[in-house]
This record gives sequence, structure tokens and C-alpha cells, in this order.
Amino acid sequence: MRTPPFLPRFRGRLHDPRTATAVGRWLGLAILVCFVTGVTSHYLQQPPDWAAGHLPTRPVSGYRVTQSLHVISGIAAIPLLLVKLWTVYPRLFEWPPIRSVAHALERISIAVLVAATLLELFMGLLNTIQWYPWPFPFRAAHWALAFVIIGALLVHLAVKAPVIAAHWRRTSRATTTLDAQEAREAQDARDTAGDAATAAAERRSLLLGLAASVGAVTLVSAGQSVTPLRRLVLLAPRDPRVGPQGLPVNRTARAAGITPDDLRGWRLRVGGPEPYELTLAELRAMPQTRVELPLACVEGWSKSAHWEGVRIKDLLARAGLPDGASLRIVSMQRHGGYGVSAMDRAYTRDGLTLLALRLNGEILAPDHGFPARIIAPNRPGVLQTKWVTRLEVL
Ligand SMILES: Nc1nc2c(c(=O)[nH]1)N[C@H]1C(S)=C(S)[C@@H](COP(=O)(O)O)O[C@H]1N2
Ligand SMILES: [Mo]
Repeated sequence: MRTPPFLPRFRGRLHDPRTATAVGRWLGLAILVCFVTGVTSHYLQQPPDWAAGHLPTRPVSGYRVTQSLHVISGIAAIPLLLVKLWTVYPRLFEWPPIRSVAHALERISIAVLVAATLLELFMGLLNTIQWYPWPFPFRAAHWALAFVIIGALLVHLAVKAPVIAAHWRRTSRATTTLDAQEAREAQDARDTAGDAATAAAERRSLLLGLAASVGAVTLVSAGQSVTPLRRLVLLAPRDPRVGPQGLPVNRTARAAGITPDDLRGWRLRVGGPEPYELTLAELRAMPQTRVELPLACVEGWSKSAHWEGVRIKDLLARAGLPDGASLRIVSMQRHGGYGVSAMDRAYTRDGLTLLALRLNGEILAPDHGFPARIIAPNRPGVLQTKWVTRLEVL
């Protein structure tokens, strides 16, 4: 069937399966890295029951690495997705629009894949600047969409397997495994090009330009978590060097509603078989431990710091819990989320997990959680609770 005259004709040489495959595999890799690191982050932040007591607290910077990779691969996926969509968009106008039931299902799965991926990347990007202009909870939506994307992507890869195989290598000549439509398109592309060498040269410059833009967005945003690149953080919403005591702040003491009265009357209350209370002076009189651990925010910035305070392990032993316990950590915070966090036994019995009183050699700044905050190895920043006042045993 001829294409009707009201549909546009595309003469560009790079709307071809070879270019789509070349860009698609980098996009696929970015999506895979993003997915795996996202699932890791989800389980560290909200451990499933079967993981109780077994969460890994090593490597101490594990979460920093996976979270940086998550944000870096997500940002890199944006130019990759845009170029991929540009190479294939003429197929939106393919004629006839539906050839069979299988073809209709394939087109629907691609529509779902494209829509979900655009939304997912857009939401993730806005999340890095802590902007939530939608009425649904970010995490639940981001999590659900990830599985929609992976499902639709697997369908897409299965359907396109012959095309991908035929165009995986630059030199491959195979049009034999293509379906009739793809073969016609490939032939068309060659006819209009007149010269396959020109097409290859153009493709090379498109891919080089794409590589340069992926490199550029990565370089100017990765510095928020990768220290050697920190001078280049043009696009990153956070410069990890900026903030009291050399560390950024997401929620200030004022935003959390911490008052001078709260601080004057502050006590640490610890639950357990032998519950007790401590004043700040009593807490300072206990053995202090120094650790170097990163804060790794789920929004994409990370920074390592020196912390000093009392081991959670020692506080629990004093309450009659020598082997640690699962905890609910409660902050004095009045407004907003993250005032309470759960802590698995794997963390509470780890000697590096502290109720920190000092940061980089100074008493904690009010915005960093004065008088006491949690710092634990390989733990998402969002769970490093500030202004802690109670440790409840679960
Ligand atoms: N009580 C309380 N603790 C909190 C938060 C909060 O909003 N309230 N924010 C968390 C988040 S999202 C991060 S990344 C770190 C940031 O720590 P900082 O402000 O000390 O740099 O604190 C965590 N602890
Ligand atoms: Mo965070």
C-alpha cells in the first residue's frame, strides 16, 4: 500500500534501524543501570521483611556509589532518549497504521514505553531539585513506573530482536531477517542516500555529537557526588561543598520547627528491657567514637565527613540489649517528613553506627541535627535522622 499524500515523507538518512540500534543499546544500558541502582536504593530505604537483620552495612560508601550511578545514568538517558525518539519518530506516520493484532499490540507497548520513560526521567530530574509538582507520592509512582518500563522494554526487545541482531554490528549486511516493512525502509533509506558511505559518515557525526552531549551533562552534574568533579557542578542542583560545616542541608532546624525550648529541655530516651534517659552532658561523658562516613542523599548529592559520637551499640547494651535490636528513631522535628526512621539490626550492631554529636571537629550545627543525629554506614541519607530524641526498640 502506498503512503497517502497527507502524511509527511522523511528523506533523512538517519531515521534508519542501524542508527536506532546504535543509540538504543546505549539507552538500554543507561536504563538498566538506572533500574538496578534504583531497586537497590528502594530496598535499602524500605527493607522487605525477608532482609531483616541481613542488610549490608559494607562497603560503607555503597549507597553513595549506587545512588550516584542512579542519578548519573538517569541524566545521561535524557539526551539518549531524545535522539532515539528522533531517529524513529517517522514510524509514527507509518501506513497502514495497523497491520495486524500483533502489530497493534507492538505499537501500544511502544507508546507505553515511551510515555513511561519520559515521565520517569522527568520526575527523577525534578526530584534532584526537590521539586514535587504532582499530587501523587513521588516514590510510589517512580517505583511503579520503573516496572512498567522494564516490562514494556522486554516486550520491545523481544519484538525487535531480529532487527537489533541485523544491525548490531556496523558491517552486517543482513536484511534477510528483517520483516518486509523494515527491509523496505532500509532500502528506501539507501535509495534516498544514494550512497551508504555518506549515511555512515552522517551517523558517525550524530553519534559523536550524542556522546559529547552525554559526556557534557554527566561532567557538569556528577560533581554533586563524585568529589574530583566537584568544581564542574554547573547543572547539579547541589554543590556538596556549600553548607554549614562543609555539608549541604536539605531541611533546616527552622524548617523542621525546632525551638530553643526543645533544645533546652532535650534528653535522649532509650527503650529496652532497662530503659533510661541521658542529658547531653551525660552523653558526652560516654566513650566517643570517630568515624569517616558519607552522607548520600537520595536526591543525588553525597559528601564524606568526620563524625564523632556514641555508638548505638553501646547505648543499646546499656538498655540491656547487648546484641543490638531493630530501632525506631524519633526526632524532635515538628513539620514535614523524615522525622522518624527505622533501623535494622544489621546497622544497630555495627560499630560504625553512631549517635553523632560532632561533625568535622565541631559540635553539630543546628541544621545538621544538634544535639544528636544518626550516622550509619551504607545507609540512605534520608534515614540519617537529625535532632534525635528517642530510640525505641521494635
Ligand atoms: N529529622 C530529620 N532528619 C533528616 C532529614 C529531615 O528532613 N528531618 N532529612 C534527611 C535527608 S533527606 C538528608 S539527605 C540528610 C541531610 O543531612 P544534612 O542536612 O545534615 O546534610 O538528613 C536526613 N535527616
Ligand atoms: Mo536526602
